[in-house]
Amino acid sequence: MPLETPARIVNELASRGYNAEREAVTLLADASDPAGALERALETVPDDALVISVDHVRESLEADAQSHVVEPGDPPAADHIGDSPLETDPSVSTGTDPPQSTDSEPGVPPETRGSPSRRSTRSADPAQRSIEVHNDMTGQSTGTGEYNDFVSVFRDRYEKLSKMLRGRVNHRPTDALERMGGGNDAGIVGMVSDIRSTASGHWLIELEDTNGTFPCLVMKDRAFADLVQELLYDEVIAVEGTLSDDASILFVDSLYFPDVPRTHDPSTADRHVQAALISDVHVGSQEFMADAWHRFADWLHTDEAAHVEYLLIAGDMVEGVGVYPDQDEELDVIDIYDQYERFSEYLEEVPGDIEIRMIPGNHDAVRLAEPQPAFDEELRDIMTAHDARVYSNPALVTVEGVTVLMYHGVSLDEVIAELPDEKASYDEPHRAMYQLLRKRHVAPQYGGHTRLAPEDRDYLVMEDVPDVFHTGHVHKLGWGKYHNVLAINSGCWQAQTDFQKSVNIDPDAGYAPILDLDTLEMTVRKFS
Ligand code: D5M
Ligand code: FE
Ligand code: ZN
Repeated sequence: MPLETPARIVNELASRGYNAEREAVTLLADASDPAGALERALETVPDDALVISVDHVRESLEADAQSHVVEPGDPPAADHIGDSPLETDPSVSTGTDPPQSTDSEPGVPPETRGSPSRRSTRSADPAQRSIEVHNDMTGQSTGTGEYNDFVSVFRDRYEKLSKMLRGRVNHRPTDALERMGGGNDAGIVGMVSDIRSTASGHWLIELEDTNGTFPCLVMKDRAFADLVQELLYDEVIAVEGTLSDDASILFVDSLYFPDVPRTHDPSTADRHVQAALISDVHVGSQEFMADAWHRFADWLHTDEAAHVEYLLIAGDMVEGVGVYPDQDEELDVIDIYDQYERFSEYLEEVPGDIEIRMIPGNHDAVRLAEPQPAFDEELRDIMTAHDARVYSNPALVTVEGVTVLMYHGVSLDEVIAELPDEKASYDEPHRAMYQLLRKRHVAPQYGGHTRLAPEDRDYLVMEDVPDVFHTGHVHKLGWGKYHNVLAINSGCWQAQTDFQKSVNIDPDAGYAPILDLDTLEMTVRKFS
């Protein structure tokens, strides 16, 4: 097996029962003949050694240098990943990014280039980096699942979202409306507690505030009646209209979502630096695409990826156990801890100088109900690779000034199921994300598909407008801008499962969206 990359060297050593220090692997990868250097290093290590140290490798390389002189005219060290297709799929090009040239077919080694580039090439001073998290609720969970917790979480949701809407309508508390008298104009800011169609095809929306509920009628022939199709239970909206003669119902003239202001002006990084935004790795599944992952990790070691200094992973790191009925039939690794061990090994393939941040998803070993806290210490101890940090799902992460809202995306299934195709579909997952941005909430609907955990506050409200919204879960790739917010749903690293086949989900697997943090432009790299 060719040993051009650190990842392959690590695998080769592991298959012979050795671990290795990271610098030892880097030294081997940079050797003119990595395979030979590895063999010689193994010859020199003491019989009882389990870890190949950097000193072992240096010793053998020095001995090697004395016996092997590189002659002028010798071929330069291979500098390209053996079989990476490294192409930008035209079907996923934004049109704004120049397509990357495809200089090799899968499996066909590309021509050797001039300079060695198969090592960590990030030359930027790490001191320039900045990444911080806001709204991480790990360790802050106070909910016990009691009735009062539900009251507080919904109260908090209402307070935060109604604040965004109050300026838009001349609102009145629901219990004051009847006293206003029929025929008056009035506004309401409320949580959607019921949506019904009437016998004549109009819409009756029940809105609830902290004082009670009030029925609001949207006539089917109004221009905005279409917006009713976008409504989900428990989201907070504002309406304005005229009270009926007996002041028992509001005839709606306009409807507002908390929304992202059109004037949102995203922040950008001060230098050219990139982040890879991926999700749904699903290590432990028989369909996990190890080869695509190796190519991705290999590519991160090349000059082309020199500006990729951050890797953000939006959940489903592992396949988990017992997530779906009969899931065990498709498991490659059946123990959840072993799955995380394996995941950590795959992370080790990523250059050590890339900052890794991740959040859990519904396949990960944390509570399913959202917000999901980060992994417990036991799991974090397993995932020591590169000092990767885990935050809660969702988490708002600021990377060199750019705020990225990371959310796994379970509610996208619900948005897609409830809304008409043209507003949200699996083929255009970013449109479903636009809906969440409009609602300023990552998982509005309670009691359905998405499980919500009551806490003393609603961590799922988008209090601040993010510059980038990063989700996964639906295993489809899609991105676009909504009111200047870049929404990216990042595909997966798992080929189609039997279940997905049965329901016609055709996953976009083996893609890595690469985001320029200085321009917020995207390039998608394909590794499958
Ligand atoms: O979810 C991947 C996608 O597939 C997401 O849209 C849910 C859907 N999915 C996958 N398996 C099932 C089952 N058994 N029931 C319902 N929906 C499913 P992921 O979180 O990766 O499993
Ligand atoms: Fe997933
Ligand atoms: Zn998922």
